[in-house]
Amino acid sequence: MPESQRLFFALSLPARLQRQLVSWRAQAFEEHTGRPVAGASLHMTLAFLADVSPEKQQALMTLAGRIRQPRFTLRLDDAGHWPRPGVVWLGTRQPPRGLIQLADLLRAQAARNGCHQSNAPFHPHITLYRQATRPVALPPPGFCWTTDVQEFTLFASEFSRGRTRYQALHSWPLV
Ligand code: 2AM
Repeated sequence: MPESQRLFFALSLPARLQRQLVSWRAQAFEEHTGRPVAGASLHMTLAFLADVSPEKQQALMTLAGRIRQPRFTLRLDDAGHWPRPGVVWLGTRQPPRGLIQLADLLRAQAARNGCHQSNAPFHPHITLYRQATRPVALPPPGFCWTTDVQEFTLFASEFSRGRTRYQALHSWPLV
């Protein structure tokens, strides 16, 4: 019988931007800030679904395929540290309306299909470091990366041999 998978909807980043962020991160943050997330794994989660059965996955994919939302430009110009989960993140000072609408829609569809959604407000971010539990020196404001977002993706999170890997299962275009 096929098994449940740990799933989430997210924005992937172009490979070039992933590489740029990895090299910026190395000079913008101190060594030992935390465990850096691999460049190919950098992403912005829109809706976290947790463990999803194959039937529910199919239903959520059908709904995702009906979404007609506009493309938008994302400006990555903010950074922060959440000490409790040990996350250092890159985010945006002004989330574009298209980003919020897309995340709201995916989160609402997930909730209606029994995927518990946190009550905490959506804080769009790209996790740069994990296990960052000690105080972190953040880079001064002034940095800004931009990317044109043209699609969103369903990812599976797989844990094996001590590592988490994200596998892109399917992407849908924004219009
Ligand atoms: P994080 O980077 O802030 O930890 C895969 O684990 C993705 O889903 C990550 O982007 C992670 O966010 C997010 N995620 C994991 N657990 C979550 C939860 N309970 N609520 C919201 N997002 C979660």
